[in-house]
Amino acid sequence: MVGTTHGIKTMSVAFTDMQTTAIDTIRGLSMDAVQTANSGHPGTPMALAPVAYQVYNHTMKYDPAHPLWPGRDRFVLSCGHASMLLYSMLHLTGVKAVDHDGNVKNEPSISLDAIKRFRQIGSICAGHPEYKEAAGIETTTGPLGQGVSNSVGMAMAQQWLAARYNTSKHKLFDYNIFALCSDGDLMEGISTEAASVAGHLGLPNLCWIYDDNKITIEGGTDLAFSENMGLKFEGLGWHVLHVDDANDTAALAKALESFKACTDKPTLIVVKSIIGYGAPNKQNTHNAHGAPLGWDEIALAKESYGLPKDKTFYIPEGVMEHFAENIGARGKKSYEEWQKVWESFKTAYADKAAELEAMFSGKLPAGWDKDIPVFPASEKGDATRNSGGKVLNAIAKNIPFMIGGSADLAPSTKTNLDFEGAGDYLPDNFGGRNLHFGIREHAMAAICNGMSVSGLRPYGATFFVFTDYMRGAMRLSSIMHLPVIYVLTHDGIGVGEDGPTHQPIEHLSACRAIPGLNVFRPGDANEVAECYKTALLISDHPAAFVLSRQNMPTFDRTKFAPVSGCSKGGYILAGGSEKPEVILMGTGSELSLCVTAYEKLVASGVKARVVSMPCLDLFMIQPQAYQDEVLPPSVTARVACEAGIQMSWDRFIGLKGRFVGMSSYGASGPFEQVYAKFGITAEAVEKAARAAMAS
Ligand SMILES: Cc1ncc(C[n+]2csc(CCOP(=O)(O)OP(=O)(O)O)c2C)c(N)n1
Ligand SMILES: [Mg+2]
Repeated sequence: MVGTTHGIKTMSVAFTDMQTTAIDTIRGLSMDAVQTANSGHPGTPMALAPVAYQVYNHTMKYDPAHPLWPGRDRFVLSCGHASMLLYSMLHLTGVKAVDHDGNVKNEPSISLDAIKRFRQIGSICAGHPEYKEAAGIETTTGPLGQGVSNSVGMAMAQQWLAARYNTSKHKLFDYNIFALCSDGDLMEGISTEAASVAGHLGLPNLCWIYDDNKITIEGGTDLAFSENMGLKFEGLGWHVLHVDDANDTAALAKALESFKACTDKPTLIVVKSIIGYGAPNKQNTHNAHGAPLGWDEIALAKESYGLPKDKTFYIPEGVMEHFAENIGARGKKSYEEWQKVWESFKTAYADKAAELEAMFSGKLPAGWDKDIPVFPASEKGDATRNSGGKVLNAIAKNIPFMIGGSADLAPSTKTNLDFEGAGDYLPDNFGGRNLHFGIREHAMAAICNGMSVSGLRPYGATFFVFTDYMRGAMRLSSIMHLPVIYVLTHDGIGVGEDGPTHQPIEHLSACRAIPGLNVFRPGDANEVAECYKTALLISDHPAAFVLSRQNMPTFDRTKFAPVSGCSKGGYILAGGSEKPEVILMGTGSELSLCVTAYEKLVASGVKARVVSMPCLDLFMIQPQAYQDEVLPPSVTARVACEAGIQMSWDRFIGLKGRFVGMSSYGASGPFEQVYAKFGITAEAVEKAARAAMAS
């Protein structure tokens, strides 16, 4: 490869032979896998092979034999389309598989066979890297911008863990996060939000490596992009370095050393590369981005590297050993040293070690729910954002690794942790538990994902209407099965005076449409408590708490059914003793409207039932018999009431049912008047019930 011009500027090469061979092996595997799948992205793995090589083999503290070791450095491939780069690295470095309980298995995480079946059903080597599918994949990437943003959460988590648990003798948490990103990653707004957070905090353990190849899908970046990235990141408070040639591993090594030496800022290394490097007819063009090169072009590329052109999935002798001698040996030593520190920590600080053990295994510490309050019945009641704040505090107090914050709305979302020792997470206090995300909703959610993959139990809060701004990351919480909690207040037209821009209408249905996201909209203060209990016990799904700005009554549970029914998503609140003529279903602040309507109906001799439905998602996965008990199929007179659109209710109300809710945007005014204007009242529910019974 030395001196090959391929019609473009020659890049200098200063490799030892084995380095060259190892790097070219990564390239060969990537090209062959994409070609065999007849689908994928060959150009970027070919260009960035030396970068991944240098980071893994000569920089990272990572033991391939213990891929879940809490003290490991993390690598995030933010440009997930270059997935073959990661799969090749995990295979060549010999990363071991782990089972569902986190036990290391004596087999490779990514086998050569899996690489041969890249992008096929059932292969671990999916189109884009998927978290937990294979050890070594630290987070799911593909939607550009998310990976780098996750990496900020990972770096924040490391700093938090270090501040809370490291002692002068026990450096348990002392790791770095490396993220490789592309033009698309850095064009996305979310990454600037996240970079701004990282720069403000001055996270010294975070290193982004930017692949400045000047190519995106449509062509050259000059079509749409003319930022001076280095200058931009300097402005964001980062330490910025430049490497002019991705093949220059010595320059990369120097930059990575400079990252390590910098103790007060995150680092961006801008690396110039040539997409599809070595493929004579396709390199440096957008044609190398997202389509197989063709076997003829691959043969030419292999020739230019000095690899045998007639061999596929070829791993030359000595390559695996070369990785074992470097990352393998270095990682083993670091792991063993860490184990000694951990053993000593366990002896010296048994309680803290037990907390960490719970955290490492995704469990909650004993007694986590012991302070959750029971709220007395009250006609006036309270806003669920207020009861939510109390419950959140009661829980967080007993889960030491639960941390979170808001996108500049904590006084409104009531999510500040105010118990002793909570503190603020600030540049000079990384041990604080109240995070200040600033007005950066999308990055907030992605940072929460990054903290979650690091073992913490994070939450992020904002107004419900702004879930639109963070939906991309919320969806990834769900895809990754992360138990992130979203606290979303000001949940409908009850927002009142702020008007339609701040009144969520379609958001309940839009959030329920995210598979695996449990959307809770509790109907009184005790439902808030019960829904939190339910959500915290679900360790493999995110939860959204949709809470009100305005008050709602706290039901008298001696008169109404116990609140424990919340754990099933829906339950009979009133009128459960006999078969009803009509069923009224409600959530949140509209539950009390259903109760008022129910009382009127019952007083007039109608056999009515109120079903509280705080979480439709959980109700839908209950056994059919339970669903039928709550909503008897023969009872077709049904009314649902919710201050949102009808969309998520059709299957529950059926063809003869009625819906009392919204079908347009809201309006600005005192909230009672807004409810009256849109006809969301107890009278409307009663009227709809009578109409449903008559039809
Ligand atoms: C949020 C998001 N938008 C769009 C895409 C589709 N997409 C995948 S790669 C890419 C851009 C490719 O350019 P670049 O990021 O510079 O990657 P390179 O080709 O240089 O590796 C796009 C638009 C995506 N994956 N995520
Ligand atoms: Mg690019």
